[in-house]
Amino acid sequence: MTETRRSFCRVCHAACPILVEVETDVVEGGGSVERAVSIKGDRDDPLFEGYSCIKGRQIPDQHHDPNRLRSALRRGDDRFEVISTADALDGIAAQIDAIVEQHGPRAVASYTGTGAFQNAASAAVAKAWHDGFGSPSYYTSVTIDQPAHRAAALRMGAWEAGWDNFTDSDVSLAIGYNPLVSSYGPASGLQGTNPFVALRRAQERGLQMIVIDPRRTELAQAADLYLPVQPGEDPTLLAGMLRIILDRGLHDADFCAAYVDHVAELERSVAPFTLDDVAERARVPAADVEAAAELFAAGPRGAAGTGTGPNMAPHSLLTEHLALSLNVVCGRVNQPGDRLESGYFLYPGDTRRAQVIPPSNPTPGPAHRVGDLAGMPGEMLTNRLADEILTPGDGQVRALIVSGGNPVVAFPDQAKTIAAMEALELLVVIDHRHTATTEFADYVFGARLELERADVTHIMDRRFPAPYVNYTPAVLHTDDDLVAEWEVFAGIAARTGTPIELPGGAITPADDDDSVLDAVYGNARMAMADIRANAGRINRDAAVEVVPGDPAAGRFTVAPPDVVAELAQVYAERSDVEAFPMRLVSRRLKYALNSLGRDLPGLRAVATTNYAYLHPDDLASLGVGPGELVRITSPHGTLVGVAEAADDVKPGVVSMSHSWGTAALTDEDVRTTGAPTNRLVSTDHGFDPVTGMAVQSAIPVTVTAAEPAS
Ligand SMILES: Nc1nc2c(c(=O)[nH]1)N[C@H]1C(S)=C(S)[C@@H](COP(=O)(O)OP(=O)(O)OC[C@H]3O[C@@H](n4cnc5c(=O)[nH]c(N)nc54)[C@H](O)[C@@H]3O)O[C@H]1N2
Ligand SMILES: Nc1nc2c(c(=O)[nH]1)N[C@H]1C(S)=C(S)[C@@H](COP(=O)(O)OP(=O)(O)OC[C@H]3O[C@@H](n4cnc5c(=O)[nH]c(N)nc54)[C@H](O)[C@@H]3O)O[C@H]1N2
Ligand code: SF4
Ligand SMILES: [Mo]
Repeated sequence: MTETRRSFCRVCHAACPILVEVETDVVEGGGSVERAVSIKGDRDDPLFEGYSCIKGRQIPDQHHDPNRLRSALRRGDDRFEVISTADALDGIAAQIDAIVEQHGPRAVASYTGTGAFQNAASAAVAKAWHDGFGSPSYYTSVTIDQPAHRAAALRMGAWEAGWDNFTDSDVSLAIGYNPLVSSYGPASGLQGTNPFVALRRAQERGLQMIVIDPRRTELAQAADLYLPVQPGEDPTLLAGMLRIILDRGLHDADFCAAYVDHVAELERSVAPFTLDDVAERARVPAADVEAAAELFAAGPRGAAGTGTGPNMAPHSLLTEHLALSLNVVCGRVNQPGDRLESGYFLYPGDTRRAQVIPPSNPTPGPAHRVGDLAGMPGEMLTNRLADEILTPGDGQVRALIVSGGNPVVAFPDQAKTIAAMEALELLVVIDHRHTATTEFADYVFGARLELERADVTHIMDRRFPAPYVNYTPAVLHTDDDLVAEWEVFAGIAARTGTPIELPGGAITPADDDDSVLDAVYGNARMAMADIRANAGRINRDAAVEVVPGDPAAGRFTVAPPDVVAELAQVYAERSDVEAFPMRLVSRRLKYALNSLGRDLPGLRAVATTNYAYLHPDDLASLGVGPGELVRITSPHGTLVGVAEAADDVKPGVVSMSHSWGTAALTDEDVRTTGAPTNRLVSTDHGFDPVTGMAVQSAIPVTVTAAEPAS
């Protein structure tokens, strides 16, 4: 028997609504087994209109992969043995109790990765578990992704009612993101919600799209103005644009007078960034820098936003600060009478005030023991986790739960990360498959995948370009001994007597996905019961209203002393490190989600490696042909990649995706496993002074032929 069930995809956060064809077979001796057989985008969905991507369509293969984990595992003498989830939880809870007893709560850490973020309950439950026994060692992929968004908003202040909505923007400035592939954009940028159609419609109604990216991406190809910035020179370019805007009085002087401090100081700080100098350093035509500044300033509505590119390049927080300063000085904020375009249904409050949330300390957390850094609100810095594990002394991390993540290929400095995984007394991984990280685990829990659990669209709740929300029950039944992430934390907590308190009350292992969602979103402005009833609908009447605010509530600060100092440092820097003249930049691939993808036949068929994309002229001068191997070396490490010619890549740049490869520190199998670019990344040099973000893009490298010319 086959039946079509409605759900939404959670391979990535974009949450495309899907129709799942499920086949039910009666098995001998009674009972039945369910199988997902196909996935289609849901054409009836009012927002996505049937959009889905190649990764989402592999969900049946992902769920029914013969290599998928079907139970919990414990490391035996030299290999894993199958054990029950309950026994695994007993063993882990006993070990955690002993570690906390002897070394205190900070010794127990968890890391929530991309896989767990696709489940609306995971991060909140993990965080509440840490709070329950007073452990600050809560880490997530956010701090090796784009921590600058939050840190900059804290440091400079934020507008409670948000930046201008994308849906009625006249101009959009996209700095280093590419939602046509990543399905991800910053607040007020283009999102992955049916992105090709959404962009076309926006441009048809007059949107001017400006893109700053060293690769002529899919988004850049559609842009009205494209600036192929030299990687790492975004601060220079943005300072130059701010200079033009302030110099020529193109900013919103009334808004600045009412809400912004230190505009004159900002103007002085960007004054040295003259047009010709900026054009030379950023390697873009001066006329285009000028045109970008003028087009953005003309607005009248629309915001600048950054993605992972500049957030991983040097001076990441400064870059974010300058991008947001463009919005601030041009007054690109929602005003009374406007409505927020996203629903914010999972957050408290039906209104937002038109006022500034005053600046505050972006890193009020406990001090890290290495690197003169401190935690962000509610979480520690992932770039420091390996050091917290490897550095002896009070507070040393001895146990780590990896929830839907793959540190060995995703964290900066692969060799150090592996040493840290080996040094742990206890490593627990929750994943549906074996990875480079499970190789080091003491216990592995088999994860329930998306079709097997109830969920709500939590990441997109503040990104959807309409007040839309989706909910799904579990649409595929499984009898295997699998868990959702929250069950691991609730299971340990029940055994150690740790409370897990959430806005809607405490949870226990007796809960189910739905009651946990009710608890996590217990203070949401739309009750979970109404969210279930409104699943897959646009609910314009329920949009958040912007109401008048209090001008005395606070003021943005666009030129705090550390920004002024860092701008002077950038001005003095000449980034041409002659010994490493090329720049390796990060990118997303359609056929992979970070380390996920190459184990699925439909994606393997597209490619089995993360190509090193180079401009054809660079390949020619290296004497390397497409498909041949190149050696890429940074001041920190080296790898071998498979070269591919790409004329969308700026000359002098290598564009390569991250989180490929294995735990092997060499690349004999690069053609079938890829290579991890994070072997090139240092956690000790060049990291952001506030967020600790490592230089994971715009990495200085040399590239040479790795094999004799054919
Ligand atoms: N298909 C697919 N989708 C994904 C993912 C995936 O792996 N595959 N990963 C998911 C995750 S975890 C995230 S965080 C999001 C990220 O979403 P995005 O931020 O949109 O990620 P990218 O598509 O890599 O876009 C980053 C862009 O920055 C550019 N760039 C690199 N360095 C620099 C620089 O120094 N300056 C500037 N201006 N640009 C630079 C790159 O060329 C690239 O086009 O995507 C998510 N979606
Ligand atoms: N140089 C460089 N480094 C980077 C980046 C870059 O662009 N350049 N990108 C950074 C970014 S943005 C990120 S987010 C990190 C990614 O870092 P991670 O999130 O640590 O890496 P992923 O490979 O996404 O790991 C996700 C894991 O979750 C598993 N998974 C999938 N679905 C589920 C599920 O339902 N439940 C559970 N429990 N597990 C599941 C997958 O099998 C996979 O092993 O890497 C960062 N590192
Ligand atoms: S963009 Fe692709 S992977 Fe992401 S939710 Fe949609 S179908 Fe799934
Ligand atoms: Mo990410």
